[in-house]
Amino acid sequence: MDCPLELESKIQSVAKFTLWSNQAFASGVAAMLTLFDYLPSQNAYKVRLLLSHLGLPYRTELVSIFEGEGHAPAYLAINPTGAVPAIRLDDGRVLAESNAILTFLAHGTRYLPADAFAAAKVQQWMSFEQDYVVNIASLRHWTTTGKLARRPAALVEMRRAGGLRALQILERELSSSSFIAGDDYSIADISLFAYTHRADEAGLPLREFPPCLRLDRTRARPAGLPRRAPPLFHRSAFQRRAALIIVRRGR
Ligand SMILES: N[C@@H](CCC(=O)N[C@@H](CS)C(=O)NCC(=O)O)C(=O)O
Repeated sequence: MDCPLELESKIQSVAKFTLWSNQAFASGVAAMLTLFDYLPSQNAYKVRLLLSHLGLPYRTELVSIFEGEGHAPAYLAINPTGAVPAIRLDDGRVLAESNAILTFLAHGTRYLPADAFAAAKVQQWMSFEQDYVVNIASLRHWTTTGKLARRPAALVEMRRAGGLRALQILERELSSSSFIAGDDYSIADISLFAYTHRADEAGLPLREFPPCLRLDRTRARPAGLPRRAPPLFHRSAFQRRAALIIVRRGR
């Protein structure tokens, strides 16, 4: 539900761009995976990061979630919750929920173990992400959008305690291992990295939990992938990008 919104005034431009790009894509660009995205969304960032690792080509359709675009019937048919991210496959099937998308895309790759128990361990930590790290996401959203002061103090404190608890648990786990769910980097690390590495923006002292910084494997990222979600762009910048099919390379 929560997502930072640094540049609210730009959203309308994004909505127009989205419509424009939908039309462009509808008019004959070759079929490929579509990511329904909103650039400041760290849930969507998880998917961008994995697509980048996999070198999978995809195209982006921006959903202006704070302008109600997520709740338009056309988008609700893609994701019943109205949230980003979601993907549409070449054959028209759609999938939502960031961690479900990671699981699907990582199937058969080095980012999701084939062994049933090891794969379930990855799911264990992705469930933890949804249950515990979500506190960091909410706090960050309220902080970066100026909503914090309007939230009941008890609720803010509950989120803060929950966020700190998430960091403490991760700190304990990562102090004895390089990766959260086994011996290798997996989609669990990607999922957890998305919001924990922005914990400072939630007012949480990330630097006091050094093992959590180990989740950052993006230093070995392919050229061109931003470590952080990009800010929203002016419409002109979007238009220049609109017909671009984004091809990510590397692992
Ligand atoms: N559990 C979902 C959460 C998705 C979510 O909350 N997305 C935010 C952006 S970060 C959103 O689209 N919020 C607008 C809304 O829910 O209407 C996931 O992991 O994908």
